[in-house]
Amino acid sequence: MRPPVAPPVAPQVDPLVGITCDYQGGDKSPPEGSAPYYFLAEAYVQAVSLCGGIPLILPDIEGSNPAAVIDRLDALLISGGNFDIDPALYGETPHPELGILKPRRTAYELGLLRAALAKDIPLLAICGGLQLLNVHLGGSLYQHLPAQCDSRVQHEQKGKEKAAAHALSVEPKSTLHDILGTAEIMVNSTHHQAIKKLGEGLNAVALAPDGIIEAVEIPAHRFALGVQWHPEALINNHPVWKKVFERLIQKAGPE
Ligand SMILES: [Mn+2]
Repeated sequence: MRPPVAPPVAPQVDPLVGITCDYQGGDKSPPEGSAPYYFLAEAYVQAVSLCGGIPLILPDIEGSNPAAVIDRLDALLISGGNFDIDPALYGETPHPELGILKPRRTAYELGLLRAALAKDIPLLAICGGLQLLNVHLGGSLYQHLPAQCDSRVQHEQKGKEKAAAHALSVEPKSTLHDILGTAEIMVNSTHHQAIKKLGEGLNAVALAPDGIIEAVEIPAHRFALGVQWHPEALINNHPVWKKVFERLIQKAGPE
């Protein structure tokens, strides 16, 4: 008699999490005269790796096909950066305090967002990523909060990013609340823009004390969360923020 054959066990494969990055051209932007290069804060990569994902940095390449990239990924993380989104994308003319634009990066990230939402792979959009998600869904932005919003909240904190700077109230019925297990928490804050008109299909799930929207979710999707702060920079001092990345990666794995 042959021994019974054990059913095949699917190998455990860590989810592949694509992370968008920044680009510095060999043009007038500083450092002047240097060769062009891509770059990304290490904290994003560490957070994904620490929480069980394989991080993969996604360079914006002129003329590339974002949908082909999304086809290979299990989850997408749109990172932040020191630049703004072209207000023409939400039908406004530039405010005098509008920062620099990165049209090639924005176009690439919009393509990735569109494909990720169409395929319904888990999405985490951080800082500028949240703003782009909002614009992609028909929303608009405050182009320069200090001039456009009467607030005492420091959304451009003076201290280091790894320290929390302002309070946040979290909607009790949201996924974010389910992840964190609390309705009140402190976050860091390094943004001069913010959501003005909320995009279609988005739920605002966290507010700063001045009413600025700091987190959004798309309830119709498997997992689509946008946060205005930088959880990846808080993990070392406040391990609770690991839970955001753990949820992203859990949702990216087999159901
Ligand atoms: Mn803030």
